[in-house]
Amino acid sequence: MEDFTIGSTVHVSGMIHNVRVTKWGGFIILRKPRGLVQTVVSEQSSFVNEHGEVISMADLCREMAVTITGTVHEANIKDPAACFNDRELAVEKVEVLSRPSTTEVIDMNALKFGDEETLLRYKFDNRQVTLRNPRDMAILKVQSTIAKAFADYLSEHEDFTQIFTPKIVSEGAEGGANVFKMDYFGKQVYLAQSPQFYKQIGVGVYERVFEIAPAYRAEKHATSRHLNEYISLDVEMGFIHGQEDVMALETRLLHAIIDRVCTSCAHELALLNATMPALPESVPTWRLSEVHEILFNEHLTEDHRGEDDLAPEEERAICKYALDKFGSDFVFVTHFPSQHRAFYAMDDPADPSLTLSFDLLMRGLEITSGGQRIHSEEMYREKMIRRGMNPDNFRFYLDTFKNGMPPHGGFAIGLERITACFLNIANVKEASMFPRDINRVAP
Ligand code: AMO
Repeated sequence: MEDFTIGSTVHVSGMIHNVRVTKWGGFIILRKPRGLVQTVVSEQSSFVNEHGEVISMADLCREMAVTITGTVHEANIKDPAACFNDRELAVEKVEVLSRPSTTEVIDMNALKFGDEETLLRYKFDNRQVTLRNPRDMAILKVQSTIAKAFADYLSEHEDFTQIFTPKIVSEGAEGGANVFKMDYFGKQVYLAQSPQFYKQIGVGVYERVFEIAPAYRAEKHATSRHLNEYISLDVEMGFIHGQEDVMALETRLLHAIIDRVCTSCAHELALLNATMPALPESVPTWRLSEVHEILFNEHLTEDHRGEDDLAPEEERAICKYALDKFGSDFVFVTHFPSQHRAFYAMDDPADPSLTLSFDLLMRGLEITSGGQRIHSEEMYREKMIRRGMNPDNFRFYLDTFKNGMPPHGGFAIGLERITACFLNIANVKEASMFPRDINRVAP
């Protein structure tokens, strides 16, 4: 933004976020990408419209695009959405560049509803405009910073190559019923549930790859943690010695992301009243069976021993336990049962009923799944047949292994989930620019 040195004269272009007329003049609050700028109108201020004609302050309204010329003064501004708390602009001239075509612009400041659900519905129904609310702008700014930190860290510090893979696919990679079917010139195809096959193929080419792209899940249930389209931060790396290498990479990556968000988004974190998560050098790591045991022995949950997955109450309880005992907002859970994981997961040679796979939980929510993958064509064929899958439907994928692949593994982080967890936002939809859920495909 412009140099806002006290005493200097500046020209600032932006949208009018608010106008407050007082007896002596008033305030025009200008919206910029990183917050609001307070400008003070006095008798010396002048106003012109799009045609250069003189107008008055009363002719200004919210969401006009304007250029304001003024002098920077010291101030004491309490609004946490303000770009600067210690300075404001004394207005010399306001030039209107364009104006909304209605006088009843959607009010994104006065989102006062009785209950959270009505508020969210209103926000999402009018998302194209309510996104201009400083709080929503801050959430998505943090999200954009997370995505950039992810890409920068992997490419600059870990030698990864960014790839771009198709989202129209011939087979779902993750199995299950939550795949969107689509007609493709008379043939049934699918929207990619994840880039799993293609990122593994990428390892055969570049050894280490990542992708930032949408993933599609036909989840029929409306929950605060599921979207039907979400952004997946995918990582896949070759020549690993075990899933521990993958978990160590994710830990380093998360440190880099947290550092970047802290340094680049201090304003947004303050506005959202968010505290960044505690991430120790070594993240508490337990097998799934150990988590059931710990929680049962500590009387933190019902008895879930012997179950194939974590119950949501266990996800919350083990995160609280890790924070209280180890000062960590993150927990790795490993060794999920084979029948509960996708077919590409490497079974544990020590106990083939388990997989060398993990989830990363943060503040009570799963933000990542990952693990070591099978790298032998034979093993894939056997596992597919055991599961009643037809290997012929996966020819191109199996051909990759037939033609040689290193031991490899990877993980995926849901961008909306990690953003919501960082910011303590209860519903992941608020961390999506235009959320898609079972009832919503517009705006
Ligand atoms: P999984 O299916 O667990 O694993 O997804 C990985 C991560 O993606 C996010 N996620 C979602 N976010 C919002 N809405 C959804 N419906 C949704 N589904 C998943 C979560 C989750 O942890 N191929 C594997 C990853 C891997 O092993 O590399 C996969 O897709 O944060």
